[in-house]
Amino acid sequence: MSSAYVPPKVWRWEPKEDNKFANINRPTAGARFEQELPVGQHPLQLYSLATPNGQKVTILLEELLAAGHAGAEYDAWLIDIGEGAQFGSGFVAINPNSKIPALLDRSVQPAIPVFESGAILLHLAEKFGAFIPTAPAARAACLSWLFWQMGATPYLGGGFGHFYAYANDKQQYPIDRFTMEVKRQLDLLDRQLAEHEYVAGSDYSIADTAIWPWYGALVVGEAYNAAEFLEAASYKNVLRWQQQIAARPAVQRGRLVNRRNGGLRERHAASDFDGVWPKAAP
Ligand SMILES: N[C@@H](CCC(=O)N[C@@H](CS)C(=O)NCC(=O)O)C(=O)O
Repeated sequence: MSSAYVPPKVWRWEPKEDNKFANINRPTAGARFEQELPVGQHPLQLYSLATPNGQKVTILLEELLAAGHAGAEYDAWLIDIGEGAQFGSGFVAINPNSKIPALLDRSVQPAIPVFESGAILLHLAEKFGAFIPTAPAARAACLSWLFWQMGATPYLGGGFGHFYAYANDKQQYPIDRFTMEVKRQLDLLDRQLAEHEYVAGSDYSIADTAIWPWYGALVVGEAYNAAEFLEAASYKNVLRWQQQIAARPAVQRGRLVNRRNGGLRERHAASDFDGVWPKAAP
């Protein structure tokens, strides 16, 4: 049955408290207040939070450091999106889209701002020549899956997650629509991972870095508490890959960065993990 809502001729914003993002969502972009960002001593300054999109970048930075790329040393500052910190003028100057993660690459002058997690992964992978294949076919596969994640996941987060987990009013129409799509995405990944050890082939790449924090978390019930609803246990190859990547020490470190609780609020040196991990790692 369709709902009784009839859209007016022109939509008008009516602020209301109908879900957990009600206080921060507005129909306009741009800075809402003046606020400078802190800057640390390392070449890379990251402004982020340990959501799946944020974890992608801290995981890659930890992977780069573990692979011996000392130039990947970074300061990670916590941007509390629940408090609206993404609308401060300093953050908006790096990311006019006001969403974490945002990176300022100060290894060059003038410094390079990068936003959108996929663009940040690509910037870092190309900068260090790591976790992205150079052979044309393998590179194309890696980029295809990286961009697949960027295009596909809004159906998981903004679609399925919003209506299944966050909306106060559970409606069957949007839940059916986005569950169908998310299960199709999981089946796609499952088939790909039946044929390949990693998403884009035989080596760990930024495609895995991008996809794992979302779909890995989903199949073990860490995202939206939906593993049973989605029958996640049936996606056996995704579960195998989830565990394989979860065992990587750099992944375990990266996931701990910029957590409000249970990890590091900020990260400025490898020693910041002392006493925090592996105790706090899953
Ligand atoms: N496509 C963007 C999505 C980033 C995104 O949605 N970030 C969320 C947290 S996971 C955010 O900052 N939300 C705050 C807001 O929408 O105001 C990316 O991959 O970087």
